[in-house]
Amino acid sequence: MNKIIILITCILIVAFSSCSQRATESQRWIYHDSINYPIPNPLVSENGTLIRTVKQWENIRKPELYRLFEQQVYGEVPEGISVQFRERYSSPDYLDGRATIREFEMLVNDEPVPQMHVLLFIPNAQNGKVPLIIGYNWNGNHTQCSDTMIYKMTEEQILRRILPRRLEQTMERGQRITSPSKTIERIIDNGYAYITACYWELESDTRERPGAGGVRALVSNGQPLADNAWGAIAAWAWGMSRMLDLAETIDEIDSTKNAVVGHSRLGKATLWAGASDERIAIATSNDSGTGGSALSKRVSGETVRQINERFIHWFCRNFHQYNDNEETLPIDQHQLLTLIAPRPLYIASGVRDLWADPLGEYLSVFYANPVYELYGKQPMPYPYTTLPPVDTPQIGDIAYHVEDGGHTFSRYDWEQFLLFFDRYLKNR
Ligand code: GTR
Repeated sequence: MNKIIILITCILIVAFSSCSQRATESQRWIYHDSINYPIPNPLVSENGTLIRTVKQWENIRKPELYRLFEQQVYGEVPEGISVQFRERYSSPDYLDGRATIREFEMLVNDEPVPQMHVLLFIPNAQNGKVPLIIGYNWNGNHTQCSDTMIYKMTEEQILRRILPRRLEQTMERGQRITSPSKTIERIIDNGYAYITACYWELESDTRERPGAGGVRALVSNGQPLADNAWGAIAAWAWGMSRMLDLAETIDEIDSTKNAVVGHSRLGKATLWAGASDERIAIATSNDSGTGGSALSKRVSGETVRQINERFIHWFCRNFHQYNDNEETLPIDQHQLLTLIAPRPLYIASGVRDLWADPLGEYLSVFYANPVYELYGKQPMPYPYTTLPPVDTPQIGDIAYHVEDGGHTFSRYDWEQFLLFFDRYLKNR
């Protein structure tokens, strides 16, 4: 009889402890002196469940947060887009034979004009399949590679995608390079393949003519986009996933070992790509600021209104309701980082890049730590809510550094990212 009572008690205890626990009102928010507004606790669900296990996180909280970011910030990618790749050029002799280059046209929804040109560098000296780094370029593939066969957009094509006033600058910066890019050379010599495309070839980056000459207008047949439809950042993130699709078909690459890299607006895109596509193995962002890794509710540096007014095409229209209204946002950017957990993530800032709010970028990492810990991963180790010392990387499975610089993707940033990739992507 006693044994039966003990058994029933045990069953009741197990049943009770597995029941979801409710959070108190104050547990829903994280309060801290260095933030003007409380920010939402990633580990409390909308209906007040305290998230204590990976299972609860993955079944309840993570999908809920993903949906909020998708519907309120970046916008939803339409279903059923068809994509095909066609090789247009290859050469096995790049960098004195150290790399093979291959360039592909990406065709969307059977439209005959390519929507994006994707350039791939593969190291020739390989010992098995190589890992991959995915990153957009700013001025065209021909600025990444000194081979003159690489595709170069015409002035007319450029004008369909960026502002006339950026044309001159783009043409100037977009001169064909005559010697190979040092960064790409370093990537290749480190044993990585590298895949790149010009982000505004895929989706235009113009304020005045949102959607002009981009994949969003093509897919919607020029129809106006809904308030929750994808903004340009979501389109660029989607393009990174398509580059990964292509890499999956390349024999020399182990596409499961990959990392996305991006600076500033492209750092916003890499974070959303990492959150939306679980195949992305490592995400990084440099100086990604507002709408990237910086907390919006701090209202420091660029505000939600400022970014939405200057770049009306970047986010979905729903995000504009938070202009001067950050406190009503149901999420904040630390929760974007939690959507990438448990995969490795590295956020970098520049200490003088106040427009991107380095402290807000750092605090996002700090407040994303508990989700990495829930998975048993190594958190970012710096234990304070003040910026860590400059040029002193804080490396966990979620990592952070603030460099002694401004709004640039420096050699220092690259070096730290490459060391971080080596930890996870190199066969040892
Ligand atoms: C700035 C913008 C930032 C950042 C940056 C960039 O002007 O305010 O949000 O994205 O541009 O992409 O270079």
